[in-house]
Amino acid sequence: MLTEIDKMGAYEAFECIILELKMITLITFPPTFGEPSASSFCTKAMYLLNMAGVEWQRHDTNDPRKWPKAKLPAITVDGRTIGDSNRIRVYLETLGVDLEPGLSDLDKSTAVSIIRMAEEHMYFHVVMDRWGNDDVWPIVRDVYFKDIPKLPRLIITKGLRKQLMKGMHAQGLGRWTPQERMERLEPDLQAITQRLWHGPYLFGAVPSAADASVAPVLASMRSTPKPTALRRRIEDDKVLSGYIDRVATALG
Ligand SMILES: N[C@@H](CCC(=O)N[C@@H](CS)C(=O)NCC(=O)O)C(=O)O
Repeated sequence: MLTEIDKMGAYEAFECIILELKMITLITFPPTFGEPSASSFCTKAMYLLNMAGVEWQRHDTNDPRKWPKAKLPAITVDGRTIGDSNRIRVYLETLGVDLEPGLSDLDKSTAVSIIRMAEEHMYFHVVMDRWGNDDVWPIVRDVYFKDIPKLPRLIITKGLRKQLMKGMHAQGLGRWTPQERMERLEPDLQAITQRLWHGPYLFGAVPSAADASVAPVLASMRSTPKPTALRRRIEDDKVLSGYIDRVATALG
């Protein structure tokens, strides 16, 4: 026979389990090079969760293999797993959160293109600057893959790097010289800067989902652990650097 105190204890334990299930857990790559995560997509997810004002906790891992599409970020919530930063955004929006406050329909359509520009073009410049640069790669390798002991790390990452560079060659950017890449990226940076002349965030006075995508990619460019041309381009730019820091303060 349960006493009232036993019942209270059982009820509290039950409540804890329910809370744990309801609590959003973000599966993310750990903080790296002074950024909240090695992945700008993981930082984006953190910014969106903060913007949404929901309670969440982080679970850091360097191994994405068992998560959807073998990529991070992902969240677990209500016994479900949701992978991909954009699906995380959709999930948050189903909770009734507005991640584009005050944006007109026209702004929202522009935001789609800006987000794609950051995630499907600018992001690959970071990949090339880190994985494709012989000066940077050894540092990146030893930080990203620190969980693998040194000798197997050298062997495993050699294969991974080769595979990734093959992908970059197929994508196209892997065929461009560092200088050609800088020329190709410049219009994207100019487009972002142009918008920032009009307000502190991409769509005016308050941050929105586009800032959660764009600022982490710029921050990754700036935090590469060697002063590459790409890193210098961003860190020497007061508008872009100020913007990265402003978004981190508002959404981090
Ligand atoms: N479209 C995905 C992209 C996520 C992504 O590319 N994540 C990378 C890290 S930046 C990853 O997990 N890579 C692991 C791998 O390819 O093995 C999103 O928006 O979440």
